Amino acid sequence: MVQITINRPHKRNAFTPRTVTEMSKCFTDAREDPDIGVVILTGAGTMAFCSGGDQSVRQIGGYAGADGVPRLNVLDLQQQIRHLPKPVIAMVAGYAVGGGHILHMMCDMTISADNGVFGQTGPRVGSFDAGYGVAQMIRLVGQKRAREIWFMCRLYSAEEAFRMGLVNKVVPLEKLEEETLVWCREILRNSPTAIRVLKAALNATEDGQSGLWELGHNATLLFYQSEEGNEGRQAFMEKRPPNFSQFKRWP
Ligand code: S0N
Repeated sequence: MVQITINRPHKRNAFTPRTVTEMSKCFTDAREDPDIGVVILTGAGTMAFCSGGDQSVRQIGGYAGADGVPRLNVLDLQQQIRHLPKPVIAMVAGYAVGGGHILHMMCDMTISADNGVFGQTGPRVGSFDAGYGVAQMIRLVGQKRAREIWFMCRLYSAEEAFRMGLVNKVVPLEKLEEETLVWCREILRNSPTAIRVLKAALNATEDGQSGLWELGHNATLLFYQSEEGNEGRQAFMEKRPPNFSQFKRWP
């Protein structure tokens, strides 16, 4: 397993375009490394998981980094987490608000410390996420609650978030890391391929064509591991007709 930590505690781990780019690189590394089976996403310190986009670098058109170009690259990061073929667990201490709340919702599971605080602040600071920020929330908490969370910008305790289905487990702050590692190890004991295909299938029920794309990717990956799949390639390389008659047509 690997842990990715948003390290801007002085800003309650608000993200800039650079933070997001760095996080994206970390997720790519985690995907590419065959020894990594689970990713933990967290924030530095105990005050915040993430407080969303850094409002001090927000400009017309998005958040600007050193190059001055406004971006909303956190939206790409959300997709990256959703389609990462390995479980991502949000380990939340303190605030998970605004775009930070959406990041935890994008994770496959969330373990929260008892000091966790959850909610959306967008309409209060003149922003909103009408993509996954709405779609994912509706799936987790239902229409009425999602409207309450977005329209009122209230903040909710970890226990309230647990009761709403936003959080899988709440533990005392001092037990947060220990409990998260227990969850990771339990997942890691299980079949990596089964976990991978299940994540794709759980996504696919809601993702339309991109859900099919993800399931299709897994089907190809599995087929390439089969003798039948290999026969076609082998025959081409040996300049002979493929012999697919040796393979059964299972019911
Ligand atoms: C997190 C809160 C509730 C914590 O309150 P607390 O503990 O009282 O601490 P503060 O004194 O308020 O904060 C400590 C220092 O940290 C700075 N800070 C905190 N959050 C941010 C932030 N998001 N941006 C910049 N700075 C932040 C404080 O300013 C303070 O610094 P100093 O000590 O120098 O004064 C509280 O801090 C709070 O409410 N924070 C703001 C939360 C917020 O509104 N976040 C942004 C919400 N919007 C998004 O995240 C949208 C982003 C997004 O994902 C998106 C997606 C799709 C389409 C569009 C967008 C989009 O960006 O618009």
